[in-house]
Amino acid sequence: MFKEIKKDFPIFKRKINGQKLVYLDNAATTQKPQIVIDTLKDFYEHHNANIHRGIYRLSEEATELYETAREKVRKFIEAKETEEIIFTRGTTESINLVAYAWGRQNIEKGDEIIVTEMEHHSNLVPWQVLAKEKEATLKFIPIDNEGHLQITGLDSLLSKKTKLLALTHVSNVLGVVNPLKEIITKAHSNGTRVLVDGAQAVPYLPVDVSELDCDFYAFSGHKMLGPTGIGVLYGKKELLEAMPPFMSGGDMIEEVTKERTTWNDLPAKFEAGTMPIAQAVGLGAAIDYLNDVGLENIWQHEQTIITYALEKIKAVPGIKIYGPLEPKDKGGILSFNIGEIHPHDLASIFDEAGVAIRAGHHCAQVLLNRLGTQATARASFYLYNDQADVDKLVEVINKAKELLP
Ligand code: 7TS
Repeated sequence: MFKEIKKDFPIFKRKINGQKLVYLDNAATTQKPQIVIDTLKDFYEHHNANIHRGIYRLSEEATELYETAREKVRKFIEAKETEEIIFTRGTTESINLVAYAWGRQNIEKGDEIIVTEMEHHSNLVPWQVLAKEKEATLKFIPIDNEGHLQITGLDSLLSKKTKLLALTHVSNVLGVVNPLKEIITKAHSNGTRVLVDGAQAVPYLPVDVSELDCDFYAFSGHKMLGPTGIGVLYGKKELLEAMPPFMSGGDMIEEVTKERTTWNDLPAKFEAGTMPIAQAVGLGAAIDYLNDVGLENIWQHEQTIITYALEKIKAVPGIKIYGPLEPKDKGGILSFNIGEIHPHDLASIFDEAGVAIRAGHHCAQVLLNRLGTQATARASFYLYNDQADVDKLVEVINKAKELLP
């Protein structure tokens, strides 16, 4: 099944420097299948109008398509109610929404917020800003040398003052899948709310927010074959209902007078202004595509590729791999350095060979400091990558070693 998948993605017809494109930067963003591109085109060609306002045919169609996309998202992550699905611009906005709307209402002086040492800046900086503003304290769950969270110490980190634990489902640098269920159970028994950054998990792990029982779950459409500019915040209904709006303006109101405004019901209360309508519809098409392939199959594929990649790359002399050396509980993300070669130099050699990888701190400077490095090279795999892509990666690593000894 996976052999044919590249054909669904028009970008793979492109040549880079006369070579076949090998795209290994999926943790940053994924390529788009024809069906997502066609859905966007179809929306603009046939159904484009603003939603929830007009009582004419086009607006009704656009509204219907937008709300159908919301229902697809609900089903995809197994939320109980459609109102619990808020569309945003992406993970960053989803987390900021919670930090501003829930955080400013619930965090007080002296409270504590727990994050982990492996967070993307999106799930760290908003909490740092909130903690500073409210004179609250930020605490970190440490990682061990292989990049696993040291959750045995969680009990001693949790206190009566811990209002929130915010952590990533899968690390964007190490690929580690965190034991969410165990962590959420512990946090809840302490009366602590849990926000999960699912940006790197939803694309290839079957996620069931009801089963996980997390309070908030954030992710981005563009990392799961969907368009840029659309993301999701899942929140438990009772929490979302109790929260004030994040942004205010059109569409999120019930009634406005000169003196006061009452808020619209969920989910509109959190969707101020004209939303990325076509992008939401495109995300719905991406979800249909992922469901057709099957999330379980995608996760298996991811495991096959990372197992193969680890095996091949471990054999390269002088390579330093960050994160677990075994594929268990690891998504398709591989961070590495080769001797003293700067990852940016490495990325340029890769580019010449038509291979797109990432180099830098991956917006996780706290993690990189903990790992004792400023930057790494990172290859991240998705459903259209195959063993030939891994072979090419290793071939170019060996070439780079010759060019930059
Ligand atoms: N959280 C995690 C775990 C991420 O990996 C990213 C983006 C974000 C949040 C932010 O997502 P956004 O869609 O709001 O930008 N990660 C990366 C990356 O690893 N390389 O480029 C972007």
